[in-house]
Amino acid sequence: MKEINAGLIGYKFMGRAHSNAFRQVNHFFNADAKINLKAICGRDKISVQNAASKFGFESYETDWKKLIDRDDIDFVDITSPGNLHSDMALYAAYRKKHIFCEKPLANDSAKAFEMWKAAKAAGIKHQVGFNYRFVPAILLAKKLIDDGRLGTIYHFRGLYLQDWIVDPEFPLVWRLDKTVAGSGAHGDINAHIIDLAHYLVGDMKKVIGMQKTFIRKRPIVETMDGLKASGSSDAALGEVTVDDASVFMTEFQNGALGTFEATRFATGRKNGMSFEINGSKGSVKFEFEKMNELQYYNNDDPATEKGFRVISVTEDSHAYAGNWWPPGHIIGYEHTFVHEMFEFVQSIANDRAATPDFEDGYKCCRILDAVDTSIKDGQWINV
Ligand code: SOE
Repeated sequence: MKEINAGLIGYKFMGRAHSNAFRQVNHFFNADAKINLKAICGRDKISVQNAASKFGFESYETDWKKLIDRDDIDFVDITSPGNLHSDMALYAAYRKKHIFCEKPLANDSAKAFEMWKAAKAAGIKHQVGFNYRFVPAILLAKKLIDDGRLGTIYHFRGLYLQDWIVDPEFPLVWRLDKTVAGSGAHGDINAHIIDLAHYLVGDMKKVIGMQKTFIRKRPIVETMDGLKASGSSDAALGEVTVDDASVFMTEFQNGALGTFEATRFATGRKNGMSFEINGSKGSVKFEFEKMNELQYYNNDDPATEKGFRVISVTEDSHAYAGNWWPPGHIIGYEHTFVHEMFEFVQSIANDRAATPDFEDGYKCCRILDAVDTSIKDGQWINV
């Protein structure tokens, strides 16, 4: 069997999720290549050395260029904060290495465009980490829509609700620093529902948005991992330079209307990504925290039986579900990374285009930028 050597940049939250995915692909899927956990890269030698042994990597690097230069690395997986994505991806493309890059593809659409063009010119496989496209229930929603079961689409209503920084004492982490993260809830979580809207409904024609930073100063961070952090209560305060909440409206090219709400101040909501799509023949509703279910309303049901039914998307006939457990045994967040990594490995092993690719990543960044422009100019922006 072919072997594909992975070089992972980053070892915290997404580093853990991606490392786990590398390890599970060949255990649960008949992939056409074996993923080798060849090297993991991070700036702090002790931390990345510990991560290498904990996650099962053969080696580690503290210099990402050195990792990409290695002849025994076939693809690089970028999970750093967004400000480094373009430097890393452009260099990987130059070195003809396949690239998997976390979302958002870049902190602005110009850089995302450059990454897409460089990856395309290099003839490499390039995929962006919109992992929710690989949820079996979302794939079922796509099939219903594409098969015409919802008819003409009128509405996409997307929410991404979190509350991990509602405490004013939560420290100033990198996700709250524009120079590193590029934006706050907008690029971090609106990006996901924008991509799902593109995937399920289609391209957008125009957008107009609004953003808010509710807490403008926070204690300087001392330690952080994922969405947890600690800073001493008497720490100096630093400026929050990104949005805490970002909402916008759109009209799609096909005439449907869209509303998007991404916030880190929805107290009580932890990873509340959901959407509802209404069409002439029916509707679907998905809630990530009930990710094994899809709510479906069929307007052609007999009048006495009409109502949203809850489909348990865990049958062998559902995408990916049969690779895991018997019906009803459900899967979770981490399985979406295994699915996307399986498809990425298959695209490399079989020389076929990866999806969602850097063009999808660029299209998402264009919407993110257009919403920002609409706020600056105070008017609708044609995309
Ligand atoms: C934080 O908002 C975060 O980890 C995002 O960065 C991920 O993309 C999302 O899947 C979960 O929440």
